[in-house]
Amino acid sequence: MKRRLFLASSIAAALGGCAPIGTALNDNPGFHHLLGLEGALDAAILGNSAGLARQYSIADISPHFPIDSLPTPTSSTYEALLANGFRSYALAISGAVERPMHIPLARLAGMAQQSQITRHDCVEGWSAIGAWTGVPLRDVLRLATPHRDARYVVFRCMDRDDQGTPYYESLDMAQAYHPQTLLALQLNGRPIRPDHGAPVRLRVPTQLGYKSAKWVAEIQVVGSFAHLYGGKGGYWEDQGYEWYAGI
Ligand SMILES: Nc1nc2c(c(=O)[nH]1)N[C@H]1C(S)=C(S)[C@@H](COP(=O)(O)O)O[C@H]1N2
Ligand SMILES: [Mo]
Repeated sequence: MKRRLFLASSIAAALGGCAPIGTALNDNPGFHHLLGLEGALDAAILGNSAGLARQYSIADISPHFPIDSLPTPTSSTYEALLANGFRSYALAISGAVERPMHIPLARLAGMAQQSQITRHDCVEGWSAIGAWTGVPLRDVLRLATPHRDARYVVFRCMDRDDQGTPYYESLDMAQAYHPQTLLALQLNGRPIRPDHGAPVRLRVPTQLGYKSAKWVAEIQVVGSFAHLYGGKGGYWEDQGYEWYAGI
């Protein structure tokens, strides 16, 4: 734990000095259309996260993408999902939304897909570039329509540590509606493998790796995360990591 915390702060500091911003995309006139900013989120996004994570080319894709997380879930629920090829999976959307819902995997796969070749930076000291394909989180949020006063989106995952504590994460609304924040279904052109977070994982290329929650079961829109688990908004945050993990 001490080692992780040390690495977290030193690497976050090192990365902070050389944040890759997608200038090429920013210069593209189509970019502003792509952003599709809306409502009160415009100001938030333009105010503090106008930067896009750098996009790489196919030649840059890492031949090996490490596995570095709590173990792949072994619950009977996950085993049952795995056994039928995730056909019975449905992403739950709950909390401060107009329309709570369950979105079956097939429906997610049928929505407009975005692909991005981006770099994942883990605070443990490794990075890997992968091609991720999935549904922009904001498109899924729009289906459920968060209440106007909603502030955070919490991701509840299917894995647990050896104390039985589940992994979870959270983003604020600007991060959740960021155009590159993805509910990923594929890595490098194939369905995400179980050990990389199948069937649906979050991909947040503008933030450190621990934000990219694997094995997402439920998305919960909230006004505050103070009442959840350790109250700091994420599994690692509860153990001392910074909640804001922008790179
Ligand atoms: N559910 C869940 N998501 C998680 C984690 C985890 O332990 N559980 N670890 C995080 C961390 S610290 C990293 S670096 C990445 C690792 O993803 P990978 O194993 O697919 O490389 O997942 C992130 N998402
Ligand atoms: Mo990590």
